[in-house]
Amino acid sequence: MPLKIIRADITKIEVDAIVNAANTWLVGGGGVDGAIHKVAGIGLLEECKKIGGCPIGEVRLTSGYDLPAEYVIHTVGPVWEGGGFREEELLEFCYKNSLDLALNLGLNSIAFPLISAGTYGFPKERALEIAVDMISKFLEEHEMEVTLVVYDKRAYAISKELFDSVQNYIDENYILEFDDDELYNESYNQISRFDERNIQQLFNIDSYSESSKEESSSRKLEDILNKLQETFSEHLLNQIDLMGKTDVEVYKKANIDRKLFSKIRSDKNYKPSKATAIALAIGLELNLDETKDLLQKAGFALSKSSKFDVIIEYFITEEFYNIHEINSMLFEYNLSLLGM
Ligand code: AR6
Repeated sequence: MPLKIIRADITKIEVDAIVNAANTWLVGGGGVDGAIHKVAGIGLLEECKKIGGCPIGEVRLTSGYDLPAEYVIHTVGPVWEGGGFREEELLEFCYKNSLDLALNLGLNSIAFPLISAGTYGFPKERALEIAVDMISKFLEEHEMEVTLVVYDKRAYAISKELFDSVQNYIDENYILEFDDDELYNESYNQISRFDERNIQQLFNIDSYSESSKEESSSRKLEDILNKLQETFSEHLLNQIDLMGKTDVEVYKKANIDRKLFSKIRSDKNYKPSKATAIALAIGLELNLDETKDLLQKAGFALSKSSKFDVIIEYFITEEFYNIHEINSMLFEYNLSLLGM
């Protein structure tokens, strides 16, 4: 998954580089900075002292010492002073410069804390938006595994307005009737029965058709049968062509990495997970019916008794296809994220 949001302690993450929310003197401190120095050991502080400091928005590189990460990219976020002192722009620089440095070093993976969202008092909702925005912009152009690490529940906040609309939608649409497994089986059975009925009807129509219509009816039947037999992968690739999109555009917007997409492309019987199938529907910007069709090809359905499904339905109905923001919302509800 090119951008992953997880709740964890960044000092425990095995990636090529972790980013430290440091101060301009690079002498260690509290928060994530303190935690990183504590695990890395004295060698990190000595190397930082030699570097001598780092201006706000810039980055400095050190080794990871006793951390599982090979490198630490130190950046200094702005202190929030009301928003009139270029705080947002400076915070954007922190993400951009860290990612550019990782790219120049040829790194494959990097993990960020929410810079400035603790001691430096940046409004959490905005700090998160800037992080997601800068990382997703970078991922539109480059390949990297980026993890946004959220440490505590209160550190993470999504827009209250968006959260309230999603919550209202859930209140109006979520049905607590079956457990998810039961419902999926039920929906799956319904789908199979629906297909069978359709085929049956088609055969009946055909048997009563006049001879002049026979040829076109049987072609129609053949088309429909072909469509019904189309696999997930075939259906997906057809949709991409039909909509005039490119593979890369779709897998990037789906938060799916290139390798997984090539697997789907080269294996016509590929069986995706439900999260991957939905991610691709979002990447393709399908409407609700088209999403249901695509999911059906992989044996899935959207159910009103799954909060995850209802949230997805909300975003699709609203034609809101930013997968990273959808993931922010799923994360808020402790649900699994889209992509792979
Ligand atoms: N792993 C991941 N995230 C963490 C961890 C951790 N182990 N610990 C804290 N966070 P902060 P800032 C989160 O205060 O606002 C230091 O003293 C935390 O919940 O660490 O940029 C420096 O020396 C919050 O969401 O950094 C500077 O003086 C986020 O990390 C100053 O604080 C950032 O909080 C920098 O302040």
